[in-house]
Amino acid sequence: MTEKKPYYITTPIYYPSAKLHIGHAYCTTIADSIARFKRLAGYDVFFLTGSDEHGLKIQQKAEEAGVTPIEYTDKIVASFQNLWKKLNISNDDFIRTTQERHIQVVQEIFRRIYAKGDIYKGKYTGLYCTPCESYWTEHQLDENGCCPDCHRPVQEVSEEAYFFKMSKYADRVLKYIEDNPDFIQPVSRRNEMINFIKQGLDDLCISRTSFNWGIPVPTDPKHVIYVWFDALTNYLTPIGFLDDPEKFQKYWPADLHLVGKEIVRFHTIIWPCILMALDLPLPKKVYGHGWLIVDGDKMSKSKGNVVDPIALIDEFSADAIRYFLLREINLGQDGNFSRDALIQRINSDLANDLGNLLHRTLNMIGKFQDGVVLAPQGESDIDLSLRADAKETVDFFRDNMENMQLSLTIKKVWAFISRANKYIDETAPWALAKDPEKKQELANVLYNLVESLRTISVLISPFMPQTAERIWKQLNLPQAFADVQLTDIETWGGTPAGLHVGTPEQLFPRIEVEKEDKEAAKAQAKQAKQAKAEKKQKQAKQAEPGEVTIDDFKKLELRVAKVLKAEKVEKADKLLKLTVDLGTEQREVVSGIAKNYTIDDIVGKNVILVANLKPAKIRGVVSHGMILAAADNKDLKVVSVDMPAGTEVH
Ligand code: ME8
Repeated sequence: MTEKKPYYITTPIYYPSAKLHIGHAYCTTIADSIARFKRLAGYDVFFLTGSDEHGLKIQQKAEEAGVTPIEYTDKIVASFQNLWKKLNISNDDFIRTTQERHIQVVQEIFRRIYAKGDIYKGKYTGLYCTPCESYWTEHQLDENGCCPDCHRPVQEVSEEAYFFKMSKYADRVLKYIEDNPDFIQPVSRRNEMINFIKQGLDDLCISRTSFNWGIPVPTDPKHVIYVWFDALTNYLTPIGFLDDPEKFQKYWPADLHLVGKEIVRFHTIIWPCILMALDLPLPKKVYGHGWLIVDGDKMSKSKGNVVDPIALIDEFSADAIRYFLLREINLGQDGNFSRDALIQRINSDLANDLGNLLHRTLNMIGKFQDGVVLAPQGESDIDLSLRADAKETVDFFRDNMENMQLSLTIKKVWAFISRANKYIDETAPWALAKDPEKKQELANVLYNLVESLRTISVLISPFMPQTAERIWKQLNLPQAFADVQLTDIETWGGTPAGLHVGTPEQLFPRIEVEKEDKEAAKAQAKQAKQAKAEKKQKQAKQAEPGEVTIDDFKKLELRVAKVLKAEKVEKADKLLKLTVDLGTEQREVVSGIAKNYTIDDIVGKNVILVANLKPAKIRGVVSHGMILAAADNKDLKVVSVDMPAGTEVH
């Protein structure tokens, strides 16, 4: 037997600073479905998730709760593990950064990089955001001088600290990203990262002395190691970095780090620098998924719209939640969670389409053939077309799951479920059953339906593992479900003739919308009240006539653009057509500066572009944006700045 190909997939390790919400469940469900698909496709999968337990934020939370940090994290981490169990997450290990095995890895990594000369002691003065555990420079802060990620105040800190020489690796990381187009996905995140590195990387402060909840620097224990340096290395611990070279050799580099979009930067810049300093290969792919928002709004405690996944699983089942999350949201984009949409999907796709197909099929076999699947003989055109559709669906599944197209794949599988339901209507087995001449035709139809359901059971198993197994068991197939591989459905006809199917059991009860409506009305009234209060608040912030609010101003995307090329526009003596570089892309812009600038004057200047202006056609040329200029009746000068192309202006 040939050895299975290894596949190493990770989720982020979550902060135990609060209970996990449906957004965290989204990330872990995606990773789980990919891991399950890979196992089905014959890979030797190692799937890792865990908890990121150090840092000032956790220390402060524990203090507020009047317990030690480890008592605090023990309790919350237990709730994570309970959630993953309820959601049927099939992780192979759960790493806690407070575990001894991990502490040893972090200290060893620190030692090795220090010995190499890439960690040095210096003095850190800077701005720190505790909730995000991130350091910022002044020019990175938002317009209110707060953290650009969470917009909360930052603290100025000044202390002796160890630094990691990230600057040394900036060019190599940039080259790696540019040479490996698959490394960062989706491509929009890749462009953001290229832009970020091009602005230069500072050395990273990787130790703190102002609190002690962290892993001590091995040779200088009054310092604790920066939580992101500690957290990122979690990916090395469980695959034997220190204690099992064979295992490590097998699984490293990771095939996929699946992370939320806001932490792509840590995974594609800091993490590669650490790995390069360790002379280790970089992960093959980092995928930044979008965020789950709730009824169109970002989840937050203060808005009271945080959705608890446990309550949802208890109410609707893990598989219904998994199905909804994976089907409704396109992986790289933000997606909306709404209870109404969830109920609609359960009723139409799960109870109706899938539930009915199973129920009708098993019922008919019970009624017309005493529960026995008979051997098929001969095929009609309709049979052949069903079989061709099944094959196409299996091929689509294999190819698209390889490319992480989860939502598209689910839609395709459901199209096949509808196809199979239509096959029942087209072949009308109840009519065939009345005609003794049509016994074989009936046997063929019922065989094809069981075979379709066998195929469907496997195809839905990465997304809805429990439902897949329930279908398998109701069909009473002899093969152990846990052993099923994708190859088992690549050839039609795996259902053995003579199989005794089970009695149908309901997969998903329909949700009564009337009862739901009352609940929803209550929730809506609460939301309306909240919205009213918010509107009032907003009105208080609204501008006087002639003024714009800061929110209005923020709608403008102003960026530094380098003029690469300029040409005259035909029959327009005031206009120049400029090709500008925005760091991540080039654009054409038409500008009324021809009377004040020659081509040589303007080329090479770094000007300011209104980058999100609706494109407009000017004298037959489409202009993608507008260059800012100061002008009066006599003179005109473009606004130019000495900053790299792509830099945001605010
Ligand atoms: O960032 N929708 O931990 P974390 C989708 N400890 N994903 C969401 C989300 C939402 N509404 N809210 C959060 C950390 N997430 C670090 C990671 S890895 C070495 C260290 C995702 O608990 C978020 O995008 O704050 C991130 O990927 C993950 O949850 C963990 O967030």
